[in-house]
Amino acid sequence: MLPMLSTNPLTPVISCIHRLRRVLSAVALGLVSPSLLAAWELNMPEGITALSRETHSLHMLIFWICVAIGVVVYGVLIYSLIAYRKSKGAIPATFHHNTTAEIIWTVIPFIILIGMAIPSTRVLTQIYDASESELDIMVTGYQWRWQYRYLNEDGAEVTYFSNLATPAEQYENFSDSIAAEKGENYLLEVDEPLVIPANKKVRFLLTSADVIHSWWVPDFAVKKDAIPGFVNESWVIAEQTGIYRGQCTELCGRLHGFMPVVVEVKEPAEFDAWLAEKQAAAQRIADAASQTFTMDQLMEQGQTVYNTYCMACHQANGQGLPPAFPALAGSAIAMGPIEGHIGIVLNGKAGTAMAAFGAQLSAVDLASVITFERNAWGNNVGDMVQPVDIVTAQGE
Ligand code: HEC
Ligand SMILES: [Cu+2]
Repeated sequence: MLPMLSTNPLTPVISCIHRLRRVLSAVALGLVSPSLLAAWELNMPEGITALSRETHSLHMLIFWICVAIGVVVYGVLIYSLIAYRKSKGAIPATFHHNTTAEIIWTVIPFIILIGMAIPSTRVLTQIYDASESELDIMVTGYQWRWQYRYLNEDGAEVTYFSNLATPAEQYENFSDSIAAEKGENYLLEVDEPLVIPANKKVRFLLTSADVIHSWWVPDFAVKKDAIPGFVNESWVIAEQTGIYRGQCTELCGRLHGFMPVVVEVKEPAEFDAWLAEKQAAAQRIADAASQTFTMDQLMEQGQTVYNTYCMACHQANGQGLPPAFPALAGSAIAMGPIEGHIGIVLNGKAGTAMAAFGAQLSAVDLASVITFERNAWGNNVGDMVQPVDIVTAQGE
């Protein structure tokens, strides 16, 4: 016998009704609560750039043209259905060809299309004109974070990753219970935002290191695909300082919803100070590659790097998620010869989810995370990897 039948067959129906009631009461709440109403905002934002406002007006223009067409077409349709219904004795016409009608229904749509094409082309040509920028930034999509690199600057190169900053407790709600309340910028916050100067033309060069991503900031009206092997262009002149948030808008794998875009627009003078500070920090990191660190220093930094870049697959306790993601605790590679361990972290493993971190992390971070893996979770190999070992391995 089917064991299912021994329970009340109505249980699924009843639980369905309960769910429906919950949804309905949530909707009713939404109708009165202003914060929920704000989340119901349907239209695109006007944004903070001349181009975003133009994009918005174009969108509204096309929208109202479509509304007008819809009203006319459905008006005629509904009127005909009612006025010429069979019960009123309507008799269908029998003609087959009407040149006048055919010319009208060709010419009118043609005029409408031309009327739409002219303003669209005007805005599109502006969107594509990324020339004469004052600052160029390379934006590279990774599963699942963004990397920003400031180009055409003198001095040490400024490049960094922008990682999701929302704590895992806020989104790992596997049961009905919520581990932590969702914050205000839930899944729209990062550890380090992209920083750009206000009122200057900033050009973005977009590409990807793995799959197709898409970089989107609604308030800039910038939405551009980041495609491996291609470099796409986009640009912005932000007119207001502040923080603007967006998302990756191309389905790019499991954590697609976890790679937000955050841009901070600063006054040009503040931006210059920020960039100078970043350059100094980049210089310090470059200098650190020739320094020697203690075990404690490496372990502390290694844990931070591990939690940001490795934990998603290999897990906080180093146990991984076999068979997809191997355990590092007790792993023959993590406890084996140093060269092999450095090798897999620098170069990854082709055809698996293990990426090459050699170009993503600094020598200090790589040395730290490898040292950490060799001495965490009971691995206790006892040896250390110094930045110079990484630089040497990368030179080979
Ligand atoms: C997207 C998932 C993912 C992330 C993130 C990831 N790894 Fe891996 N890692 C893998 C997979 C899959 C393998 C197994 C590759 C294979 O088939 O040999 C692996 C293997 C390894 C191994 C060899 C372990 C063994 O016993 O085979 C080491 C060491 C390692 N990773 C270190 C790291 C470090 C360090 C980081 C962070 C800087 C990291 N991984 C981030 C997926 C990941
Ligand atoms: Cu993405």
